[in-house]
Amino acid sequence: MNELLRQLLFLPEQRSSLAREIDGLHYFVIGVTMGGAVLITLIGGYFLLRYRRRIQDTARPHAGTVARPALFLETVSLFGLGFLFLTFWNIGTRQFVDLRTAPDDALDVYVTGKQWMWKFGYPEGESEISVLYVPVRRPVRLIMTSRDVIHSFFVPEFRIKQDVLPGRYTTAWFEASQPGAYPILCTEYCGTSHSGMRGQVIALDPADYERWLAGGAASTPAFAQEAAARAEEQFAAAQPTMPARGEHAAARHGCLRCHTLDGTQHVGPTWAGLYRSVVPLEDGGERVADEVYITESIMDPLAVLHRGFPAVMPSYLGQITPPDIAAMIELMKSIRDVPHGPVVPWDGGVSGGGAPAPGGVRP
Ligand code: HEC
Ligand SMILES: [Cu+2]
Repeated sequence: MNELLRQLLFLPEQRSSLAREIDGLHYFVIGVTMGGAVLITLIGGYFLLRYRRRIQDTARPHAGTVARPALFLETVSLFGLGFLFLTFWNIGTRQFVDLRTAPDDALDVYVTGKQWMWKFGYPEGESEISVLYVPVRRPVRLIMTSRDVIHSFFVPEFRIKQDVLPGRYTTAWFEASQPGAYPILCTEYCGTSHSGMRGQVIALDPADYERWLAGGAASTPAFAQEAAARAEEQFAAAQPTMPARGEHAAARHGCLRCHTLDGTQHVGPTWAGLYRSVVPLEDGGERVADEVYITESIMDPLAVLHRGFPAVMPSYLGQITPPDIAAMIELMKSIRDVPHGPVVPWDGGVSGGGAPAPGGVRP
């Protein structure tokens, strides 16, 4: 019955612990309103036929005699409606409370909406863009905020939808019931690429989830890797500008663990104001940070050391595609004018009065 109604109403699969119950209320409301509409149509039709004015009736004086419907009918309708209202209200309130209150043992994930992407931060320190990895049969609480305008986080299969607001935190929770990849949509119009602001929730078996925690996306099952690749494509399509794609690439390759975009110093030199600046080198020389220098610094970091910085940056030779490098260079160009202090090595504390993690990505 549930399955039949679900398909009749073109609802997506029910893949969270609360989905079925929420659909139950949905079926009930639709059933009652359809039933009511049919009933009124039938009664109307009956009256139409029964009290149709015939030619011979015109002679009879009708006016002034209004038939009183039976008191019984009035009472039944009134109580019936009151009862229906209370039933809806009772089920609705219970479900609302269930949806609002996450279980105590929920796993917390921080969600940031931004034109036009979703970022997910895990308490363990991991962070992801577009893809939210969760274990199945374990409640997950989303603590959400926006960096720019109002967005709305919607996962149809889980039946959760929650507005995400700048300057404020909202929460939602779900418990995925089956492993799989479930699309995330933004359902609050947020600008030109609103329709492209998508992502995937990838629900994994607990064992697979542990493997992901330890080994990253490469150690997840095939379906998850496909979904992540799909999310990646959607992400690229939704980013109209190269700097935005560059920021994504930088986050994905872990560059932002050491470099910042906002001018604060961290393990490596900040990228703010880097492009076309004069970089003092460890060997005493100087270089202008143009495309060549930047590319060289990424492929062979030890060949050209920024003076005073430790030689800790790994080589990315063969690991980053040319489009990603181009996008990152465009990103650096876009933050040429971001104010920053002297480019000196980070002393390990929080100096310069800023959080070391830019873009919501944890170091
Ligand atoms: C483990 C920390 C670390 C990571 C991860 C890292 N870098 Fe670096 N990076 C550094 C340090 C330290 C320097 C300065 C020393 C040097 O020149 O190698 C540096 C220098 C650079 C420079 C030269 C900037 C200058 O002022 O001379 C560029 C460009 C750069 N990194 C890009 C990247 C990119 C792109 C990535 C990601 C693909 C990345 N880095 C990842 C630590 C890191
Ligand atoms: Cu949005």
